[in-house]
Amino acid sequence: GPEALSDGAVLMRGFAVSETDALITGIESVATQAPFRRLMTPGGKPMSAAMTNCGAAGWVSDRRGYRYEACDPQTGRPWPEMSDGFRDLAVEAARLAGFEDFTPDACLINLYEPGARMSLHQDRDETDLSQPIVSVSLGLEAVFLWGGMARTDPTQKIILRHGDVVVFGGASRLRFHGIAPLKPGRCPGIGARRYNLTFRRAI
Ligand code: MD3
Ligand code: FE
Repeated sequence: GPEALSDGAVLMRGFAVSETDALITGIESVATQAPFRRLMTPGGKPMSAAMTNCGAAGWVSDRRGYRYEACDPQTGRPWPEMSDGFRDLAVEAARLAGFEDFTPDACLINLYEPGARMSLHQDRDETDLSQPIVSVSLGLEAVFLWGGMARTDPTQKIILRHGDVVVFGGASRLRFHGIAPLKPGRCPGIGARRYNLTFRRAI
């Protein structure tokens, strides 16, 4: 069953396993409309994970900073819709973790290939920090780095596998976190990659 990682953070091993084929199909559909791309950090370096979004708002980064935008800057079109299947999974996971009123409007989709990583950061570009973030992992496993409230706090390593869901809210909402460089490997049906969906209330 659900496992508390810290105050407000709940790990649900395999919660999305029965939905993984539908999720992969949904990701492929989003990516045909809003292709994966490596965003630039405000410092001008390309991120190692590629990203796209679905939902009313999408997370973007460029020389001007980090923010949410209603349209994909690459296509000029609104981000693809967040399907009911995506939304329902996230809302149900949040509810089971104790967050009854989660109303996600953004789903950031990260694509990692072997060697790709995400350095320690906080997610603080959202308006309402009382709403949690729901993370769904698919494909190759990753070493998730789970830090504290300060960048220099020690980190715990937690393996996230295909179908795992984590809800991050409450006192854990602003904790530092990251992903260690993805190890090589391959996953049936997905190949040498990992997807991570994060459902957010952005606006
Ligand atoms: C803890 N993604 O997209 S998911 C991100 O696996 C991000 O792609 C990682 O960090 C990934 O921002 C980690 C786990 C996660 C996501 C959001 C969080 C942990 C979080 C927000 C607050 C606290
Ligand atoms: Fe994050």
